[in-house]
Amino acid sequence: SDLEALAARIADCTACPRLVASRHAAAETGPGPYWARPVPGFGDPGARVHVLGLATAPHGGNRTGRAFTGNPTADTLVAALHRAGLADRPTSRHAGDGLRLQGAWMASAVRCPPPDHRPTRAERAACAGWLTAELAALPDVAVLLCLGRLAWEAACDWGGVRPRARFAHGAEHVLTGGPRPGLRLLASYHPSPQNTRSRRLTPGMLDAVIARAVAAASP
Ligand code: DU
Ligand code: SF4
Repeated sequence: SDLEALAARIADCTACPRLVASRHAAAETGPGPYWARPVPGFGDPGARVHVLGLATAPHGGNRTGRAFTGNPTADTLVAALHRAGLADRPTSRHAGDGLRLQGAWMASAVRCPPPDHRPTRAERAACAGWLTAELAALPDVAVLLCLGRLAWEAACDWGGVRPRARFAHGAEHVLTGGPRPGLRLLASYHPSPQNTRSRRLTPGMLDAVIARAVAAASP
């Protein structure tokens, strides 16, 4: 399929020298094996909701080779997707676990793990083309649910929103131009252990923002 061919091209990308180094450096710090290549998006080709992170997690996607897989953030997110009926199970542990999404897609704006989770402007610009290409192969996506301020800012920059729309949990902005006019950006706090432990983002808040994404994406 288009998406499979695209995934293979993404996984071969070496456009950002610093991130090629950091994906291998992360692999040296943990018990192997590590994917240590760019991580394509994952989910249902008929997805209406696209969940967007900022960048691949060094020991999550960079280890397992699948977006939002193999770390605590992944389990928080996929448990919520499961409660919403968008995932067939509440966990996302490894690429061979059989997880299937229905109506949802997950990817990061930057597909390699940047040092300190902070990609440069040039790295974000380099990887934006992969988001455009994946969305071109996901014709039913109507809502981009952006996890965290930095994912929101990356989505605004990718979507040509200038000045950027203000980030807040629950903020929305509909793109009027850029690669996908009409696409609705919806912001959530990031489901990181830090945000969930402090209850800055509660399960109820995550359920509510996912429900809003699903409702807004319904035909
Ligand atoms: O072989 P396949 O049914 O095309 O699935 C490929 C891949 O994508 C598999 O890892 C499951 C996932 N997937 C999904 O999560 N949801 C779908 O609706 C279709 C495929
Ligand atoms: Fe390629 Fe994106 Fe990784 Fe840069 S961050 S090397 S553009 S996949």
